[in-house]
Amino acid sequence: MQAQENRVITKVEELAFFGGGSPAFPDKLHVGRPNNGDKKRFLERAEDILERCWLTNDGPYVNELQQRLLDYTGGKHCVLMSNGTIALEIAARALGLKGEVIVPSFTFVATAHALQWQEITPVFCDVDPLTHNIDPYKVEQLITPKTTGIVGVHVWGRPCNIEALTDIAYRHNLKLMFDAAHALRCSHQGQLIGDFGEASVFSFHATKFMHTFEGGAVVTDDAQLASKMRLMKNFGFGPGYDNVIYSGTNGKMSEICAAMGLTNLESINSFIDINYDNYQHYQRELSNIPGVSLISYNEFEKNNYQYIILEIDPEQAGITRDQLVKILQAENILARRYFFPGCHNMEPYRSYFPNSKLLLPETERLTQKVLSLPTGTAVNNEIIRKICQLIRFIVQKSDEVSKLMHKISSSQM
Ligand code: T4K
Repeated sequence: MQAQENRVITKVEELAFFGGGSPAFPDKLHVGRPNNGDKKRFLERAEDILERCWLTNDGPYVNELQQRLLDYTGGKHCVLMSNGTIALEIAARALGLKGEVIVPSFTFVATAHALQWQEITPVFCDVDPLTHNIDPYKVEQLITPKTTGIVGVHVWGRPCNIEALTDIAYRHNLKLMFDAAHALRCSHQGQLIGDFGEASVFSFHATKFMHTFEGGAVVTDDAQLASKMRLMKNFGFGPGYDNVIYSGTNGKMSEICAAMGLTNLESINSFIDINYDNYQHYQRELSNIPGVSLISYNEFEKNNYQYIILEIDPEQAGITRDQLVKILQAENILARRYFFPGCHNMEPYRSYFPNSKLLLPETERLTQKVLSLPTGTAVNNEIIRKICQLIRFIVQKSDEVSKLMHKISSSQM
């Protein structure tokens, strides 16, 4: 993907949004473009699978990936599953969660749906505006006699306040589980993220920096919990034929997905290096733009840098996050408003709890100002430079941009 070579924008009217010319990038730049490892290695593995004629049901590649992943997740046992959402559902069920479970609303909707789907009520908790993670002090205020657990989400791979959550869970006899969908190979106080809580759930969806096409896993130190989940993801089948000993579902990962995972795992260090280089580049190129701040990562811990997250302060930038997203998208930079509008503003939660936003002021603010930019193997320094130049230009000219956008929307009414 190349930026349009000689298109230097000097006037607001030249932006593609205002019909000023062709977009800055000829092809769409997505957030979440998959990083693929060595194609030849993947195809060799695909051939192996066909030769073996063992396509799914705990095949050799699934078992190998399960073992290898532990070096990147932490925890003692890894149970691979068909996707992160099923992994969340199975982990919640295996842990015996019921009644009410406290979760952040500032997360991908799967965190809440995985509970709701099992008729567990997700009780939405506000977040810490600095870390974007669930605020433990507010968790405590939401505990009722019906509460059975807490699901912390390590948003953008940055760890929750694990100590405070562990303490609350212990004092109130609650289960503590983590949605670590963003946090593969991230650490907290030098320990891999899957070493905490009763279980941690990972996602290997195509858009994650290490993918298995679709996939997920639950990691735990508890051998009994792991065996329970192995039964649950395979219809409850025990050893031998026709031996159903548990109520289960189909949450199995197939061999072709595991083959992709093993192949991508061989490139995981290079993916992280690329993400880190991109992150540093964004950091340099976005410095000193009023009202635009790039979230930071703790450099003393392991991170995967798979998300480039900006917060836009409209007072200082002179433009709202949504205006900026519209202009960037017209230039084929498909910036995303994760996690807009917050789970509590999505169905069925919006109808169930129409007043929940009153308890979620930080989440409400955050969902208005956060945006995610493209990174991974699909971008390079030149592309990043171009994206950041555009953002700088838009903020510099925010007065004119806002006026022109306003004029357009008034004329369309
Ligand atoms: N918990 C958390 C905290 C999560 O973030 C997620 C998933 C889960 C749980 C559940 O895990 P999974 O069940 O998904 O394993 C995406 C992903 O679908 C979702 O996996 C992810 N989080 C979430 C943050 O983002 P969308 O709807 O925003 O984007 P999507 O899937 O349409 O893809 C984004 C862009 O990526 C597309 O516009 C184009 C590009 N893309 C996508 C795919 C699938 C490609 O270029 N190639 C592709 O194959 O949800």
